[in-house]
Amino acid sequence: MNLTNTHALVVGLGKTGVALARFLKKNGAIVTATDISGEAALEPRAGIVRKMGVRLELGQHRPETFTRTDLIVLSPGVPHTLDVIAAARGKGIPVLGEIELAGRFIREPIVAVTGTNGKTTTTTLLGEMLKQSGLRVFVGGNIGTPLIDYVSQDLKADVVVAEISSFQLDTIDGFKPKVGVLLNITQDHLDRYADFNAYIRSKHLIFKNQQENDVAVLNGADPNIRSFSRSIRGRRLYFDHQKDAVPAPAEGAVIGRQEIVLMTKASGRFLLPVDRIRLLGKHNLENVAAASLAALAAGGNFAGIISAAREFRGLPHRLEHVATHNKVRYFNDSKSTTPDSVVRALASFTEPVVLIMGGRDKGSDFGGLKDPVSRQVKHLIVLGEAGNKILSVLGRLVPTAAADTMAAAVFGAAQAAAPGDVALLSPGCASFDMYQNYAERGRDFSELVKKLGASPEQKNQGL
Ligand code: UMA
Repeated sequence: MNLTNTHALVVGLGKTGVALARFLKKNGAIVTATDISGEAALEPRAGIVRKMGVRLELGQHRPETFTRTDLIVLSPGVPHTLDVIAAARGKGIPVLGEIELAGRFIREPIVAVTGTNGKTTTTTLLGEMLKQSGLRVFVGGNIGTPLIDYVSQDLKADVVVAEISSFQLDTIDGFKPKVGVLLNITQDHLDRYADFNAYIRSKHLIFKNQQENDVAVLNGADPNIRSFSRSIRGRRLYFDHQKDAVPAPAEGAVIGRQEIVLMTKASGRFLLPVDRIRLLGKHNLENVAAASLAALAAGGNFAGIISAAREFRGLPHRLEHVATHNKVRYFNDSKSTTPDSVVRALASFTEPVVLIMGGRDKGSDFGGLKDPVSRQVKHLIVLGEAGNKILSVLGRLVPTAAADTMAAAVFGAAQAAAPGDVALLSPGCASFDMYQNYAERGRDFSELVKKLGASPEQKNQGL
């Protein structure tokens, strides 16, 4: 793909937009970047790309800018269904996503991980497994470093590991991972997709261009994956929990009580002891199984896989143990932005849980939480824009309270919890009603929790 003197329009000036502008300029394109936000909201990024010699059109998307260019490249947060984009497509102007563009320039095998929950944990662990197997690895994508940076920076890895979101998959055309991982599909982003089926179809695009010599790592227990998997051309490796009377498959991973059994034709059979894995919860064993199968398929070895699985302590804001006060353990699971991730978090504990939930609703159905909340939650505290919606679904099941601030929620949790309980922030909603992102929300929670153990004066400042 020759970009010299191509008029390229970058849509969205977040992290991806800046990376795209840098790549396109470096390759000789004449670049314009447009963003619906105004200049003030886009600093320092607007200044950075202007210095690169990029023309800026901020505060609006002018239709004529989209139809008077040779190429349009979208950031993942920009819906590919916008009218201005449809009009450009109608005129035959190519519209690519950042992942598609990067994929056209990456020569190394790509291992791509998608799924509603567990993407970042699995991607990070997989990267570690491959590194500890002695390979040079680049880890990027939705995890935070745009994939196009790998190309711009002329990096040389043996394997490129990419976390890929459904938004990124929506705009692929020829993107083909050598190994694709689909962890699970539950309701998410229903504010952007027409319905759940449209979201499921988007997730399956990860396998769209795979051929027989590629590998698909799949959750064998997920009906939204099983029912679509027959059309996958790559070799299918399933991971699943052990079921009585079901013989182990010739290839794949079986998660038992004591060990995860991994089997591939090329590498044979080996066991990963479960008691050596530090991550909490059944869902994390699935992430470990998926990462191990993908690592084997991408050239990793047992020694590297086992040592990375043993050392990995998990990521911040994902069932992260923050502190213990008065024998109550406090966990920050701020990354939980779907009801299903709250279900998974609750399933990781056997203790009674004081649960803090809420934030910005993504069109989610909280009905699936009725059973686990009735069973395990002793007190529910709701927060943020979705608070009333959550209360209307779950409010009659357990004692509840609404909090206006995170400080009030943490204070309420401390009051409601007894020694031996778990106090858990697992919002099941986006953070944008009160915070810049989930990480800021998680930090706020963690700092407030740490103050619970501080002196009364310090407490008064924070709570
Ligand atoms: N914008 C427009 N027009 C629109 C909509 C948005 O111009 O119609 C502009 C916004 O004003 C904003 C810019 O687009 O200035 C933001 O672009 P972006 O949302 O693509 O943000 P980036 O900073 O480029 O981050 C993106 C991913 N964000 C999203 O998919 C929403 C990051 O994933 C990813 O880490 C990064 O690229 C690098 O690949 C974040 C995420 O929340 C973590 N992902 C979702 C998830 O995990 O659930 C999918």
